[in-house]
Amino acid sequence: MTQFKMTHSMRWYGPNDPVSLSDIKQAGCSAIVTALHHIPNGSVWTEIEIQNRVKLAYEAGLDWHVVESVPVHEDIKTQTGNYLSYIENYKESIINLSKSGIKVITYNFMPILDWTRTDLAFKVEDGSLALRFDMAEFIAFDLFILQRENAEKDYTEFQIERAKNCFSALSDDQKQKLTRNIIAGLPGSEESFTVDQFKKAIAKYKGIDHDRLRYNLVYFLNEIIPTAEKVGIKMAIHPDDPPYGILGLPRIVSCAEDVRYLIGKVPSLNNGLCFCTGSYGVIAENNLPEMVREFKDRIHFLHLRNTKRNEFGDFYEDNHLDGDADMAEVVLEIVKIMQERKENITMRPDHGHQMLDDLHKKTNPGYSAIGRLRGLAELRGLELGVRSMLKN
Ligand code: DNO
Repeated sequence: MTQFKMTHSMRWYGPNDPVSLSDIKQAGCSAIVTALHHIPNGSVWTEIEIQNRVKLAYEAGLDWHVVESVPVHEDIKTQTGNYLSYIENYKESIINLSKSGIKVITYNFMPILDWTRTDLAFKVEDGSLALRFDMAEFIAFDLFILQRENAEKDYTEFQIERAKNCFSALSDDQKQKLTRNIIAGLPGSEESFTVDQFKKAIAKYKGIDHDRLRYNLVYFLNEIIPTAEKVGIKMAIHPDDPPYGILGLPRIVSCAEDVRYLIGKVPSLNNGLCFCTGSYGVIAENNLPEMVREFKDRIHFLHLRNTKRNEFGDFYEDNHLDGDADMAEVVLEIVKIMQERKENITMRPDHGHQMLDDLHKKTNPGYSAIGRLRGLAELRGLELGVRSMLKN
């Protein structure tokens, strides 16, 4: 049996999470991944607040070494307003977190929205509910609900036709639901908008193209990575989800080439990745096992999840071992790189289907207990098999 293994964790949204720390412990986790969601985006995470969270975890017999996420304020992404002081606050949060034993900080640099789905209750064959992204519905939202200026220029005629057909088949309720799903904020995204607020947020990105957003991210990294190095914190950027441009906004962390660029600009190993197989996996060209090998020194945190995509750009979240990603190959590479690096890497089963008893409960989309328990159980079994196979 190989020596180094994944640290099994689940995301916990704090004391209001319907899934308790005891549930997470019983699911077979030794750690949680969490954030101080009550602290407004941009403010400093104080030592006392961090300590309180550590205490809750430890009392439940769980470690807390990975933060997901310390959000990056929109002013930093757009380099407007108070971005300089928000960057100073970010550094202070990094320092404070390091004092409580945090090792990894996850963040993302997606404009305005964090992860995006159109359907939060897509019924799959076995009767459980999955999260789904439907391109025609999304484009319909953009063109006919948001009515973004010049949006039609971003799409092909074929896409616009599909969006029209899709929109005309939606009831008013369905239109409202679609709007809510997209802009009201999925768990962990920290931001929630009305249509008007959302239009204003998009307007802030006028003039910020792909190159400019990259520049802003590199600027941010050059500022914070020296602090992270000094206090021994690894930064882990989460990829774009979905990993392609939406709403005319630039996307800069979607494929291997994007990662190479970031590493080239900021080579420190503290500038690393949250390797999310669900997000990268939506793009067929992203060869996940190869990416694990290529970026082996900078994968500081793992989201293991699987998706099933089609030619239109739609995808839904499949069971963790099914879908388009070859999870066995991915886990094999992960186990190998952990032995090479001589360290464990924290993973969490990313999302899970709403199933069994959870179908009758109010749950955080993607973060119900039983679906994640199933995903974790399957992934742990897969890992154990791979580790045993690689014993010498
Ligand atoms: C969704 C999550 C994301 C992730 C952030 C990281 O389920 O994977 O919300 O936490 O993008 O900053």
